[in-house]
Amino acid sequence: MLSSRGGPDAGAGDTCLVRACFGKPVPHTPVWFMRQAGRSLPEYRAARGSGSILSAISDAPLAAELTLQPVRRYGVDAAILFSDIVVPLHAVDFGVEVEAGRGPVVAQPFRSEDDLDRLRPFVPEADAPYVAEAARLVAAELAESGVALIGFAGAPFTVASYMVEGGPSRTFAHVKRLMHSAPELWDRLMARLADMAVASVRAQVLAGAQAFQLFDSWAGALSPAEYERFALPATRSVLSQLADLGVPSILFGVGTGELLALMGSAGPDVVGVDWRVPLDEARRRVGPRHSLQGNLDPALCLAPWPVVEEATRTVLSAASASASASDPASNSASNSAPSEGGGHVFNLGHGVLPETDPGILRAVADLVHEETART
Ligand code: 1CP
Repeated sequence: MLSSRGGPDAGAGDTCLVRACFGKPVPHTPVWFMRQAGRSLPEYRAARGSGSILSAISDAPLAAELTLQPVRRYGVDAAILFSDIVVPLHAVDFGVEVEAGRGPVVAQPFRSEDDLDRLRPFVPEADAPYVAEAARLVAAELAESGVALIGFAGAPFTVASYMVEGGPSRTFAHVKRLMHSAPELWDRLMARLADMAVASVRAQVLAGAQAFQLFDSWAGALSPAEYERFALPATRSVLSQLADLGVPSILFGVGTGELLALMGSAGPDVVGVDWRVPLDEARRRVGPRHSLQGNLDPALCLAPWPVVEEATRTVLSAASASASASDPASNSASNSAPSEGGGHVFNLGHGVLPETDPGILRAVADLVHEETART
C-alpha cells in the first residue's frame, strides 16, 4: 500500500487529480507525466525483460507493477494504466504488432470497405480481460493513497491513423486520401473505433480507474475544418457515451493549438495542451468551462535542473493566470462538460522522453507540489 498523498478526505473517486479535473478546490496542483512508465526508469527495464510490449501488457501482475513504478519513483498524483492505444485492435486480431523502437505496425492496412469486415466489435471481458485485471490490481494497491488511476484509449482518429497508414506516419497521406475520397466509409470506420474506445474505457473505469484520457496524439495533422468534419464527431460520441460513468475525461493531442476550442467542444472535462501554447493563451482559446492539463516541454527536461525549474515555474504562472481568466461569472460558453472548469493538472506537453533523468521528474513533481500547496 502506498502512503497517503491526498489527505484524509481523499477516498476513492475524490482524489486531488479528480477534483482538479472537475475544477474543484485542491490541496495542491496534481501532477502526472504522460508515458511516465517506461524506458527512462531502470526498474522498468529490469521488470519488463525483452519480450514484446503487448505481451507485457497482457501479463496483468506485470502491467500492474509497471503502472505503479512511476508512482513510487516520482510521487505523482496519478498512475496511468500500463497498456497501449492499439491493445483493443490487437485483441480483435486486426493484425497489429508493436515494433521495438518504431511503434504500432499493421500487416494489412485499412484501405477499403472490405477491411471493415476484419474489424469485429471489441468485447473487453472476452478479448482482453487482462486490462481490467491489471486495473483492479492497481486500484486495490492505490486504495486510500489519494493517488488516482487513469484509464485511457486512443481517440478514433489517432487509432485510425495507424490502421490506415500501417504504422507511424509523418504525412498521414493515406488517412487524408481515405477521409476525403471515401467520407462515408471513413465515418463508418470512425463509428466502429468510437465503440471500441467506449468499451475499452468503460471496462477500465468499472475495474477502478477514476478518470480517463483520450489520446488523440496525431489530431494536430488535421486542419480545423478537417478536424471538425472527420475527427470531432466520433470523439464527441465517445465522450457522451461515457458521461454516465461520472468520472472526469481528458482529451489530449499534439500540435493542436489551432484545434483547442474544437477539442473543448467535444465535451471533455479537461483539455490537454502540448508545450507550444502557453496555458493562459490556451485558456483564451478553450474558454472558461474546462480544466487544462499540461504543458512542460518534455525535451526541456533533458536540460540542467535550473532550466527545468524555471520552465516549471513558467508553466505554473501561466496556469494561475489562466485560472483567474476563467472566472465563472464571465462564462458565456456552452458545452456539455459537467465540471466547474478552471482547474489545472500539471503534466508534460507530450510523453516522457526515454533519455530523461528520473531525478529531474521527481524534482518537477516536488516543485509543483510545494509551489501550489494551499493551506
Ligand atoms: O517496447 C516498448 O517499451 C515500446 C514503447 C512503448 C510503451 C512503453 C509503446 C509502443 N507503448 C508503450 C506503453 C504505452 N503506450 C502507455 C503506457 C505507459 C505510460 O504512459 O506510462 C501509453 C499511455 C501508451 C499510449 C500510446 N501508444 C500513445 C498515446 C501517447 C502518446 O505518446 O502520444 C500512442 C501514440 C501510442 C502508440 C505507440 N505505442 C508505442 C509507441 C512507440 C507508439 C508511438 C509511435 C509513433 O510515434 O507513432
